[in-house]
Amino acid sequence: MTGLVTVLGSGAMTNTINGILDSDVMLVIGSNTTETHPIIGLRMLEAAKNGSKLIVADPRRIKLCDSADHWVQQKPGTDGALINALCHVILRDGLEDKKYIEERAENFDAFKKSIADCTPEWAAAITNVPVTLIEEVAHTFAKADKAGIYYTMGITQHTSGTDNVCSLANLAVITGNLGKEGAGLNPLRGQNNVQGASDMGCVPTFFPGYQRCDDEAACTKFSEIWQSPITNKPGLMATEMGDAMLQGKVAGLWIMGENPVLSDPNSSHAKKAFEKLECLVVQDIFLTETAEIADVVLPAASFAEKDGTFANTERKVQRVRRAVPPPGDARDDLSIINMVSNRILGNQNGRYQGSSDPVFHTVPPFANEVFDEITKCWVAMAGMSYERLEKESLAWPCPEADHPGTPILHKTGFPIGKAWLSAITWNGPAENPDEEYPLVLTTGRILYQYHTGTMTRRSDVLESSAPSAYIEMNPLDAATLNLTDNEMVRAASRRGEIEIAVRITERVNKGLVFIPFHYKEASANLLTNDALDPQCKIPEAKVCAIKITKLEVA
Ligand SMILES: Nc1nc2c(c(=O)[nH]1)N[C@H]1C(S)=C(S)[C@@H](COP(=O)(O)OP(=O)(O)OC[C@H]3O[C@@H](n4cnc5c(=O)[nH]c(N)nc54)[C@H](O)[C@@H]3O)O[C@H]1N2
Ligand SMILES: Nc1nc2c(c(=O)[nH]1)N[C@H]1C(S)=C(S)[C@@H](COP(=O)(O)OP(=O)(O)OC[C@H]3O[C@@H](n4cnc5c(=O)[nH]c(N)nc54)[C@H](O)[C@@H]3O)O[C@H]1N2
Ligand SMILES: [Mo]
Repeated sequence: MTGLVTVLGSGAMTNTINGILDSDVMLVIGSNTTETHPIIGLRMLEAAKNGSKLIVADPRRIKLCDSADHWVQQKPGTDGALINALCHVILRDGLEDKKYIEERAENFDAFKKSIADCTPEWAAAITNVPVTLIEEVAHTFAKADKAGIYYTMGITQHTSGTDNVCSLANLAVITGNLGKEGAGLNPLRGQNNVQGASDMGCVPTFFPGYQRCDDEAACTKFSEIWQSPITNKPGLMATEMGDAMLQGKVAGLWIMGENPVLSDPNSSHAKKAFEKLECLVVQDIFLTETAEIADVVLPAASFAEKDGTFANTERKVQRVRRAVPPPGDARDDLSIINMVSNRILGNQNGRYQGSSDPVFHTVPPFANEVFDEITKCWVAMAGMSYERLEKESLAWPCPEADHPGTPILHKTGFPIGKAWLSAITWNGPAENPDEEYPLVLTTGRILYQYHTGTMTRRSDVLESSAPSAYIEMNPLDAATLNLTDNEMVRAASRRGEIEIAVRITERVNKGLVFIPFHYKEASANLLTNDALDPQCKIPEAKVCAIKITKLEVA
């Protein structure tokens, strides 16, 4: 979001999922789409089958590579160099969309100067991608009428994550690929409602609707709506809180729907921070590893047990309706938050009235009242209502009650006027392999498990499909260490160590290993680096240095 707001003025997927079928070229970079967004992956495969060209840029041979016209196998953490070189070739060979740049972009001269030295030869040395392939990909992308970019954590989970996103935005702008069907800049959102969470201001710098909390007018507006004084100081990012807890600057924490004891990079450091808190509250649908060390556990209801809306990756707001009542003492998240805030304010009646639920009498549905409030807070959702959402789903911006919603952003302009082409200097990862820790570890997901496994590992079908942890390793590295397939090894970084089974495969190159981070019995995050991107504070989960040793049989 930080990167996209800088260049375009708004942080979301610009186009639609079905629009993929209209594209001439797809650049999928740092996204294992068929495993992590299977439905979107299917659209890509369908488009490729119908003649769209597919470019995959990923250090691992993911399934999409089988259908790709070009597979760019860059070294992890070198995307910035690769993308700058693509832009360099496009300008060098005069393939940019001059009219679009003229009309829609600013800062072109400074941008052009910044990539003058980013030749394909320069990038080849950094990325390990052949010069001719960089040139071919640049030509394929720039010559297409409609070229779409799809990216996820392979781009963002780096100390250079924000820069990588800005570089991709530069590429989309200079080729005129924003504001039309089958193109765009498309960060595929991870969780079903992560778009909704960021829209609603679950970031410490923004109120709902990306209104900055240090903006005086926004502050006044929200203090009037919420009838309360509001501080204009941004809070801490989640990833900055660990150090603040260890320094005693944060004494209490309320975690809702996250299991950071397993999901935070360098998790033993994170766990120390949680244990130092005076009060840790965890609100979850299961007793997670984080809930186990909490002072208070608040049992929450799952998606099927509550009312509300989700905003999906296409910015489309959709109704979710309660299908079953919550078990035992569990309550929906909104009711829990409302009850606690009423106690804090000493206000028995609360700010939301609620009404009796016609089907399940236990919990009053406030969700519609909160939705009405949202429409007053943010003009982009002002035209939505539960009434309309009963019949249709709507993509923001949808400013009036008769507005059809906006599937494709930036058709006529950008929220900041013109796109800002930013000058980005490539910086490598925070930790590189050396003699002691010679291998690069990258981490991520597999189809059958979801993050820390709280939910998927309770499903027999999913768990039996992928029951145990493993580390992918190239046959050449396995031979050097005299390892056989499935053998247990010790994997260690500067931060911790685990024992894990080796999976020998050519999916990864020599020197690179991959661990899915789903398994607590061999938790990748004991190894990963918690170095942060200085701008958006995302941790570098995609690159760190490790060593592998054979376990001595006793
Ligand atoms: N089955 C399943 N689906 C999920 C999830 C899950 O846990 N399980 N989680 C959801 C969530 S919240 C998210 S955020 C998404 C994430 O979805 P993805 O980002 O697709 O998932 P990852 O496996 O983290 O990483 C994607 C790819 O990045 C590549 N990669 C590693 N290092 C680099 C690099 O330096 N550069 C580039 N270009 N690529 C690199 C990896 O090889 C991998 O193929 O998935 C969502 N979907
Ligand atoms: N090494 C490494 N680490 C990573 C990543 C990586 O690629 N590599 N990816 C990072 C990314 S992109 C993400 S998104 C995080 C994910 O990290 P987490 O969000 O910590 O992982 P989950 O296991 O999805 O935890 C979600 C929790 O929410 C609970 N839950 C589900 N529904 C509800 C509900 O309705 N209400 C409440 N209150 N709780 C609910 C679940 O039981 C679960 O415990 O991991 C990050 N960590
Ligand atoms: Mo995510």
